[in-house]
Amino acid sequence: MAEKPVSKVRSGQSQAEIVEAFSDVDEARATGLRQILDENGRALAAMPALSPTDLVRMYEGMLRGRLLDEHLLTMQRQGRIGLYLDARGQEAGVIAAAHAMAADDYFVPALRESAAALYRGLPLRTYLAQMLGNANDLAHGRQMPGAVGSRASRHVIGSASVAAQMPHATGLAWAARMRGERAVVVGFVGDGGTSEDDFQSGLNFAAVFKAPVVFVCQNNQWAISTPLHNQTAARSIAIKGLAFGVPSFRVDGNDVLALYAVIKDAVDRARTGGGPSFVEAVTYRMGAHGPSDDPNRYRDPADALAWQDKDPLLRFGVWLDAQKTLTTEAQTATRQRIDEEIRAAIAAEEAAGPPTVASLFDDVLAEPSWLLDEQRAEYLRLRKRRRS
Ligand SMILES: Cc1ncc(C[n+]2csc(CCOP(=O)(O)OP(=O)(O)O)c2C)c(N)n1
Repeated sequence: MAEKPVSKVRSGQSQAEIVEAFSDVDEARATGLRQILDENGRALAAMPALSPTDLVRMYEGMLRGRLLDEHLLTMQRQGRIGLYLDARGQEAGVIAAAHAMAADDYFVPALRESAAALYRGLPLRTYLAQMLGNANDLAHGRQMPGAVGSRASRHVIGSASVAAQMPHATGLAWAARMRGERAVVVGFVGDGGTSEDDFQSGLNFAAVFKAPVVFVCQNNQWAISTPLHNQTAARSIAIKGLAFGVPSFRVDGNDVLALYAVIKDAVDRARTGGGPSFVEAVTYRMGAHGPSDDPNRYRDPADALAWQDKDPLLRFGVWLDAQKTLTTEAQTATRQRIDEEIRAAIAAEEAAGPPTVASLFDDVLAEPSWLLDEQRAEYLRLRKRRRS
């Protein structure tokens, strides 16, 4: 019996497409640095289409993230919440992506993108209930601290496994396309994550199957104590995307307008069948990796100081003031209003107290089960006996 041909694709066909993907223009986009606002908040290039209302909303979204970080870091130190990883300095990428997305799109965060959930509709009180793991928390405090999620806002609960977001984002995007939805997925990864196998798998599968996904790498220069130069010998992180045949862009990660312009284009391209894109946001982790980390042991303090001048909030604020879209005085009033909002929400959620012990048995199975009912009753009986 004659053997069936395994493929109907002519050999050499895909190679031609790969060669095309490596044009000089593509390479320049993946190794240059796209900016709209310079470090002093001066405009260098054409503005993306954003109304004054959009701009103010984006500024508020970034500021809310910053203020929440400050409160929650203090609360972590005081033992009022568990693990907390902050995003100070990285707010531009988070809010640019959130603003570029439609309500039905999915956000797949890495470790520091919780502010996007708030921006896309998660109420502050619900967010804080999750952070505290209190009685109002839908997950009854069982979720890893700091990993917020929202089904309604399509914000996927963060995975602690570095770069797992890449195949998760690709899978979600591919599934959405198979279901005939118009949804696009935006997935985040850190510079450390780009050395993981999941990074390759996620990018490759998305590229081959043209999944509607946009990957954003927050290149904050450090993966705990590993500096970027020990992470990769590539000319940039974005250039890695070209090897997979994915349009890739290196952008100033502290310039919310440049990030928005690039991510919005990428989201539109994905939605209209153009497949995935990869965006490297060049930024800086202003704080420690996490509560058990002391960056002064491995990082030159002068470096951190130099990056303070590139603060994404400061830069955006200077430009907004110059445009009279949001004056410095209005920015101060906004800060005060949001801070009060946060303080009131924290007080209300702390007052809710921890989940009941009996809730340990809730939601374990979709349907009520006599076995769980028995276990709950037995557990409560033993607790009572130990206490009496
Ligand atoms: C697969 C895996 N390996 C190692 C870790 C431990 N770990 C947690 S965060 C982290 C560094 C991540 O760096 P990066 O991806 O650059 O993200 P950043 O923390 O800078 O936001 C490491 C190694 C992990 N969580 N998962």
